[in-house]
Amino acid sequence: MSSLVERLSELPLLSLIHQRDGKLTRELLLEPAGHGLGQVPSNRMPDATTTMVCGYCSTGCGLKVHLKDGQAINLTPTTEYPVNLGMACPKGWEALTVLDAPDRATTPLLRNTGGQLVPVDWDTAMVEFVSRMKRIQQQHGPHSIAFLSTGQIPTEEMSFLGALAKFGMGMLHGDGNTRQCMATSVVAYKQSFGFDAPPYTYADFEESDALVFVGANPCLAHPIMWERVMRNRRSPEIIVIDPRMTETAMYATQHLAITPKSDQTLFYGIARILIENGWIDENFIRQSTEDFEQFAKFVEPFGLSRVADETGLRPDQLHRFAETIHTRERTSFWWTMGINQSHQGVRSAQAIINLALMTGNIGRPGTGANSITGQCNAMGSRLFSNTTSLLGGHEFTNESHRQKVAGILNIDLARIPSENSWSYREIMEGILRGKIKGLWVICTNPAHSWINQNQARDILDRLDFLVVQDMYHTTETAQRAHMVLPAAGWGEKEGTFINSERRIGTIKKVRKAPGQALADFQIFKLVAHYWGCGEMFERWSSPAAVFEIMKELSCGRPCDLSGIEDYSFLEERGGVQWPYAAGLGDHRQERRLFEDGKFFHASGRAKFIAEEPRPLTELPSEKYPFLLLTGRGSASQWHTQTRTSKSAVLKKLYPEDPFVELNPADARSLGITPNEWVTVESQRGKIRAMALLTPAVATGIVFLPMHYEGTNRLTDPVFDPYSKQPSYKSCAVRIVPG
Ligand SMILES: Nc1nc2c(c(=O)[nH]1)N[C@H]1C(S)=C(S)[C@@H](COP(=O)(O)OP(=O)(O)OC[C@H]3O[C@@H](n4cnc5c(=O)[nH]c(N)nc54)[C@H](O)[C@@H]3O)O[C@H]1N2
Ligand SMILES: Nc1nc2c(c(=O)[nH]1)N[C@H]1C(S)=C(S)[C@@H](COP(=O)(O)OP(=O)(O)OC[C@H]3O[C@@H](n4cnc5c(=O)[nH]c(N)nc54)[C@H](O)[C@@H]3O)O[C@H]1N2
Ligand code: SF4
Ligand SMILES: [Mo]
Repeated sequence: MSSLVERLSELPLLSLIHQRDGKLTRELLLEPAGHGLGQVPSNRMPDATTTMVCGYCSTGCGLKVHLKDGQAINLTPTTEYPVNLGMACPKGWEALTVLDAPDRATTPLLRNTGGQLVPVDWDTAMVEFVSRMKRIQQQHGPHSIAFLSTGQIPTEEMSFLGALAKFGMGMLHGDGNTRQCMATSVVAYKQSFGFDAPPYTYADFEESDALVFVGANPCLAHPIMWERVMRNRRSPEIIVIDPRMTETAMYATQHLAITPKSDQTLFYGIARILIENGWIDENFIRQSTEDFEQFAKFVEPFGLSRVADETGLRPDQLHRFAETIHTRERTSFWWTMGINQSHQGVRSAQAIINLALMTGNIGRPGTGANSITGQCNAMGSRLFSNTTSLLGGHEFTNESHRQKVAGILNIDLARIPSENSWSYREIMEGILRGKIKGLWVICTNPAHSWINQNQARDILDRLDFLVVQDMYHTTETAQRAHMVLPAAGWGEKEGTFINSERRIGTIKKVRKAPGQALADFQIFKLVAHYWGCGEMFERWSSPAAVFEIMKELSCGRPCDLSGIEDYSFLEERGGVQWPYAAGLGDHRQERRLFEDGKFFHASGRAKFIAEEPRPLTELPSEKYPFLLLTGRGSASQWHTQTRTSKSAVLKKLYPEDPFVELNPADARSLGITPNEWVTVESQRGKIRAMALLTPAVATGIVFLPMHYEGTNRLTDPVFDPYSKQPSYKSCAVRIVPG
């Protein structure tokens, strides 16, 4: 008889919270792989197959697409792909279904004088796009137009957009939804390691003796990474640090339900325990790091009772956690949005990195200070979107970097900005201050996902020209646009994505996009032509041609891709992790960084960085007595739900109406019964949601999934000072029955 863990590894976890007959129920629903979802209709047997990676989360599962007459009719997870080994979550299984939705944007749309979005042809749309954007630039200066992009289009498209907008159209400001998501990890890694470099490979999930998940709920958010954890045969300790008893915490051997945003204090306290007991790796510290002495001094005031007090944990829990790190030979640390989306995200992430460094838990199998990325191509965006870093992991502020890029692209050096772009928040504030008048939004839905929606929507409505390029014309942002450009989606175009473990995988065109919708790549090509800078992008003729440019750009950088021959090279090898320099000679399918103990700073050493923790800006008060956390609600909902809400199968796997997790004791004192409608209200706005009474949240804490449009009407616009990432996971609210 196989153990539960063994059986779970064969059975993808589907959903935990359902809404049936007006009631919310929490259950563990398991579906054997290959059954139920996405079966091939018997009258349409495939005549060929091809493989590609999934277009939702950063796990980057391999999918085998079954074709009939060259068109995809179904898909199954690829058994031989090193990421998912034959598994997929419901979103992956249903990836083709959402392409057929009736609200796909099928022609460009232009708002007429009566305020209606009406279909126009591409020529009309492009002429209008260019003339209005150029008019704004003439009236208000070149930097009065900006773009907001994404971590969900291929790297080739991101590179093209970034180069076109900044070098072709003269924009200075452009950012992406990766600011909402990964900016904290980017800054933390750059400062600590000298480059934005998540060091791990997924095999580390299976090779750890202890796995520490911080502010991460992979059971829902990265279900196939979680399946990899379930395959671990080393009887690992699983330590989950999350204020909520999440689906992931239910599997933990140690669940540390900390007071929200006290992670930094917790890790400084653990560091102190490790130092006090001599549970540190002195050799590694001496050879591979700097500033440890300072750090050891810094953590001295973080004694057991202070840390227990501030984190809400017992001293014995703290001690056991530290002891686990010491006694287990290989400890890996994994963090996601519970850390990144915080008013002190960067220093909290670095507090985790410090623990890995001081115990030598990096560069070996089953170890690492590992940030899990979110979107399918968040990693591509971090390196190639020309937003925070200059194409190919370079810096805008570094002259030799600018010269290198100008040389490769054969463009005038003066076309490359020597300063960094405004961040997403600064772009929004720029609109408010009348500095930015035209905005081009590509593959993101800010009128749902940006923090503090009441203000965000007002800001977007102030624009002279808002262009939204999306697969669907019904998104909250598209509905406010002056122009909608219809984009092909995953499955309807080509290119590459980079997953969380730095693995580059390909996507392919297996469906024709509906109507006149075009791949983002083609739209950028059109814009370049109509703008009058088509010549600059002559070499950028296809995604494959841009991949060649990316190889040149990345050459010599830590994210070197120059040894990858072409797309088929990637496919034959089951994807390739960067770095993969020409002549590398290391063809292992799983490679981790820092195996030689050398980091990317000029000194070759990693840095210990620490700072006094800061209190929350909006604490619960008499008027707003609860602390609201937000995040992912189910494995079957993706972000603002423009895609996942189009699948009948996925819709069965999550509650249609917003729900708020509330502790039963709090519900009792408010007179709230299970499944009752309540109003959740912050200083900024209110929404109605069904009450899900559950001890998963402690008293005083409530949780709302981000997938429902109202959630961000409540959130508080507070940002990490270094990464400028929004702190989506804490604001004060009250709950009122009715
Ligand atoms: N099904 C599904 N999967 C997804 C996505 C999706 O929308 N749907 N989105 C993808 C993307 S882009 C991302 S970024 C990832 C996000 O993946 P995760 O970060 O794993 O998901 P979240 O639910 O946002 O946040 C994780 C946890 O942080 C906890 N948390 C809140 N505050 C704190 C705190 O102060 N300290 C600690 N330690 N924990 C805290 C929350 O309780 C929550 O359980 O998921 C990816 N995968
Ligand atoms: N309260 C709260 N808010 C949050 C979060 C949270 O935890 N709490 N998490 C934040 C995080 S981590 C993230 S990543 C963001 C995500 O926020 P968004 O990026 O706004 O969410 P998505 O729904 O993924 O939006 C992607 C859009 O691109 C479109 N699209 C899909 N594929 C293509 C394509 O190939 N081309 C084009 N042109 N369009 C395409 C989709 O239809 C959709 O409208 O939300 C953030 N907001
Ligand atoms: S785990 Fe992520 S990459 Fe894998 S099938 Fe699900 S959504 Fe796609
Ligand atoms: Mo994200």
